[in-house]
Amino acid sequence: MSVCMQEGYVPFIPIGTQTAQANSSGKMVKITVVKTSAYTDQKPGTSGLRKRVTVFQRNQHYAENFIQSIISAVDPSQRQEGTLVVGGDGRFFMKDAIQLIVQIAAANGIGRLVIGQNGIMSTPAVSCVIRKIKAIGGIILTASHNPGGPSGDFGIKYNISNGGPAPEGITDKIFQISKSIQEYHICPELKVDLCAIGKQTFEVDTFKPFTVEIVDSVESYAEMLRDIFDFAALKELLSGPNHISVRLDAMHGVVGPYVKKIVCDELGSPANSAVNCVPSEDFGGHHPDPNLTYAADLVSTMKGGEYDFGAAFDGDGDRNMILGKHGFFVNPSDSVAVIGANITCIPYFQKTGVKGLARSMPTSGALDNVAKALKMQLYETPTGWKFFGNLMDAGKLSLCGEESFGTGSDHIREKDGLWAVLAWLSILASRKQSVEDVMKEHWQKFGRNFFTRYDYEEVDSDAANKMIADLQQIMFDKAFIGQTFSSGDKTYKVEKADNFEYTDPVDGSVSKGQGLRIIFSDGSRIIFRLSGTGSAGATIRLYIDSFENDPQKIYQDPQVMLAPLVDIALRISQLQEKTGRNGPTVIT
Ligand code: VG1
Ligand code: CO
Repeated sequence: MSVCMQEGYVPFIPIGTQTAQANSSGKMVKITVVKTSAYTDQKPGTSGLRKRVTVFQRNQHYAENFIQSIISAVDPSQRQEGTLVVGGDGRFFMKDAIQLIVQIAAANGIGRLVIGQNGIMSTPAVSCVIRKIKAIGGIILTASHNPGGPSGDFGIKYNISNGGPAPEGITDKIFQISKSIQEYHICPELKVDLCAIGKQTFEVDTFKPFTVEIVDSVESYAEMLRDIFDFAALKELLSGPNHISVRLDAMHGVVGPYVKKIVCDELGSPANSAVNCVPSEDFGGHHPDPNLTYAADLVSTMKGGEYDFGAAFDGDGDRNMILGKHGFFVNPSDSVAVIGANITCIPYFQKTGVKGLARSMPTSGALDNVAKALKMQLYETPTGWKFFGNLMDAGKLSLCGEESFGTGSDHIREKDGLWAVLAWLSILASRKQSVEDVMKEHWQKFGRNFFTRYDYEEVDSDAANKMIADLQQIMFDKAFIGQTFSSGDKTYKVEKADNFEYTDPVDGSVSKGQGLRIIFSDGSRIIFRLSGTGSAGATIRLYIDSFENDPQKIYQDPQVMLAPLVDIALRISQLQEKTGRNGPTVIT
């Protein structure tokens, strides 16, 4: 990427360039203090602050306020010697936001920023770089799987020094600051060139020289993967005499350059095995969400039977969807379980051992079955990757996943789409089986958790909140426990009903209200929760999980198997009546 793609870039002559030393006699960059009014809605959700681009653009100082709030949450004693990593998924407004981060960071005495070239860096790569260079944290510009472009979404997320999303204690602090902010500090004339790899140094007021370092977006991350996997075996699988063919769809998100460099250039997969690999500001007008609905192109290509393995990623490269030949779908809850059961195929875990497994609460119990069989500790956390970080830092967790196409390990503190793909390829290389055969053997051995998720997107917020409140009232009535519900030839008896609450086993912090659970006596679960990543209206998620180990039934269609539980869930919640929605927008 040697071409500078920055538009409207006005060069400001930095006092030092790549080789020059910081020069204290160089031109000073002025700090301006700008008066501002606080907003009340800058509460970070499941993963950062996500709003429509127009909210960031049209509301005066909206982005500045939030960036200042993040930096104000960094202890002043850490700032001068500290480094922040900055990168994003290439979406519309990212470059504007990065310039603001540079200007506000400089004015608040942050010592150094490390930024991906042209601002590009996937979420897992940011996590990797934070850890590698021992940064105090990072700021990721992404709204992940949400659509982009001028009428799409934008997002800003803060990660801490372990490389993971800031825990609730810190996001609460940022939110508090944002609600009372009166001014922000900024160096308005400081502009950096995001294209040129190397260091740029500036003199800012009485602070030590401020350094901005533009780095290759892929290199550190690629280097990490080379240490985790057996690249020779993967190369043999992808380009040896008996190679398989793969189709990887980057969905115009940030993962394109990573796939090209690692899977095509290094592992030898032909160039046409990777598609939609140029990050675009609006993801080609698509929804960069790797599921059966939004990655429909990949699904139909895979159905053609030309490829043995397929995968898609989300906008910021932390999610993955795995498909086998003819479009055989691997449910993400099963995906992490398969990786767990075959974990020794990955050299990294041979070195580190397996410390424990974890899944988010709505994720199916498939991983629990593996943990039980292999006598490993299993943790159940609330939705969102931030809860895994503490367990990993405490040496209690090696592999984890979420039903929402998130899979990862303690190599970093974010979920990692390309890592999950290489994990699956490592399993295929070692077992010499197809995706479908690996999955089917897994079900034979461990039984199968049938799982589905229904998403009702952009529902009227009041209607959604009322539905949840009413449901909670029904569930918390004493008479609810022990009640039976029937649909078709199935009958289920309620054993437990609660709003999931999590006590972090490491720091004892408690997270309440993490999702309504109805658990039946056979272990089947119905879960309702409201999404924390949407930007308009409310998204209701309904999750159904039910275990089956009758060999006659494990290959059935999940939608058929789970139809009675879906029917019961809709009856108890009155979701359709209360929201006016006859069906979900997405079914997984
Ligand atoms: C969703 C998923 C959750 C995931 C989160 C961030 O959250 O359900 O499992 O961790 O997105 O993923 P919610 O609150 O909308 O259900 V990413 O790739 O968007 O940062
Ligand atoms: Co994402």
